[in-house]
Amino acid sequence: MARILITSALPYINGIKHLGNLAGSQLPADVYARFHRARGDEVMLICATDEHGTPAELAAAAAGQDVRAYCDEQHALQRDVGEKFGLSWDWFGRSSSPENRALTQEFAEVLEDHGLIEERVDRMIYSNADRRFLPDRYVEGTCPVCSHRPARGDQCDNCGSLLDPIDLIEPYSAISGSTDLEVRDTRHLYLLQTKLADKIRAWVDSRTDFPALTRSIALKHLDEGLIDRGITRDLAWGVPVARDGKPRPGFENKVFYVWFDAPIEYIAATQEWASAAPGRDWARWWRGAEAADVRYVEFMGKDNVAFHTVSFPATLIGVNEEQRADGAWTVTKNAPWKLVDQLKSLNWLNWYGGKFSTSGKRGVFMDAALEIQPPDVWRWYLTANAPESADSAFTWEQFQNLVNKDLADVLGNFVNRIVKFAETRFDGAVPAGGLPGELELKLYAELSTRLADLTQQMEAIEIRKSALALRSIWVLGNEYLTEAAPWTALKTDRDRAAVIVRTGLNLVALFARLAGPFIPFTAEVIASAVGESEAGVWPSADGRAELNRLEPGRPVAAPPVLFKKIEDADVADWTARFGGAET
Ligand code: B3M
Ligand code: ZN
Repeated sequence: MARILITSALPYINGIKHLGNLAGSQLPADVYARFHRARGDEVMLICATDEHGTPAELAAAAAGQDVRAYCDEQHALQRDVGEKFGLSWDWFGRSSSPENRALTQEFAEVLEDHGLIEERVDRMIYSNADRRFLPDRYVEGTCPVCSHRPARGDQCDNCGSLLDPIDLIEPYSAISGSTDLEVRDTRHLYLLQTKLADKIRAWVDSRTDFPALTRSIALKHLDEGLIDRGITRDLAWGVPVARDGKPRPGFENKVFYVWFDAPIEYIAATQEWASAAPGRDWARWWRGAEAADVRYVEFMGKDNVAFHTVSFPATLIGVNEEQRADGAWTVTKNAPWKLVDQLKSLNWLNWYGGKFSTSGKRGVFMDAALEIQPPDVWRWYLTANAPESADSAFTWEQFQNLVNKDLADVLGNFVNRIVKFAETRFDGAVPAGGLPGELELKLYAELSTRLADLTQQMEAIEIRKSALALRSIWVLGNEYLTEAAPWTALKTDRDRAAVIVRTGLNLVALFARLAGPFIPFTAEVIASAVGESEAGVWPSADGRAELNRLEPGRPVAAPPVLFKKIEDADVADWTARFGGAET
């Protein structure tokens, strides 16, 4: 039994996320977690809301709410909608938790003790109209790299460049729109990433099994050259800059930068999980020798990769290790904190030709999605179209086509057809009698190959290929049933029909187990149709064994229609409601 720690990028607190966000990190993380649980591995699936920084302050202000109250409300909403989608977190935490505050402050202390943090006077944009500094997203303007406008002060959404607000061309305040801005001096803490650059590169080089997308982004940032990074901001909302429990002089009105504390929340959320019930040990997932056998896998969209291959590792390496006077590095006590073993990064799911946009309200958001279709329908579409090798585009037509074909025709129809047949012709039980024939032997062999392929794709975290492999197994079952035609066999040879129906019912049970990570709600319904108690167990690659599991005599009962077909009228409705091709 392996131990797998899984995190997905922490969704910003500023409102319910769109489907692109779900497809790009949270859903693949959940599918992977469910797969490992089904294999009997011990899994810790962690997520949280990312509650600090300018996105939170700006959204709370726009909602006319106090920022803490806003975060309380939005956290509950995001947790609720995530649960409705079947996201099976072991813990869904909050980066504003006391645990994260303490750990973030502790990490900063250790980094400073290791000579990796220093105070610097910084030049920051100050707004005369707003009478305050404007860090990060409080400034917008034209991207100096690609000329996109508006680009945000921290990052350009168009080209992905990480930006400094003072680099923006023709900047203006995101609060008031004022262009009456000036650059003023202000003190900030800097993390000396330049001192860590060689260590980080060596670590990235050692992660030879990082996928190509992850590696290329990490290397691009390293090749551009690391700079020392400001890790505090002139903001009121966030982790206070304190040392030894006391506010740091000169930093009373400052907090840590959101990107400094957010990844630390992966660990702090596990501490929150441990605080929530007796007997839970977070440290065995994260720290020292007891976590050495844990495999840590992160999921995120490509825009977050630089922060997770460079910035967060810089924090952890800097805490874990200390440079001696002679230049050599030594590992400190209580270290090492676990660094990521595998970083699964995804491209973007686009909305037709363009981007989903939270601020621009383009596309379908998680809550609205569930108003029109059940969670499994979305889960299937979003995994079968996971934006892995490239960006992929959502269209209603493709959604309709995929759902009707894969779920209604191929899976739903198979289950209903064979279980109903067993109900009406074999007294609603798994039939006894008969011996497998040529068709079954052929099926066993082909199934074994496809099971091995599916398992291998799942292990490799190839979400889309896994969904394709799963569908190919459903198709195989359908082809078998059509060819074996139990309804014809029954007229002349009841034993032969019994073999086919028994095989078909075993396929139903197998489909449920394989579908569990992808469409967990439906998988449960399918499993109970054939009285499965081991629904959550991932099958072996032995086709023969997997199709001879259900004991004859076991009662079966057809479920209600599993998937309703999507009609053209639905597509027309939804296009009118949510938009479609570029509006
Ligand atoms: N909240 C950005 C995002 O949602 C950010 C991720 C934090 S991961 C530690 O894309
Ligand atoms: Zn740009």
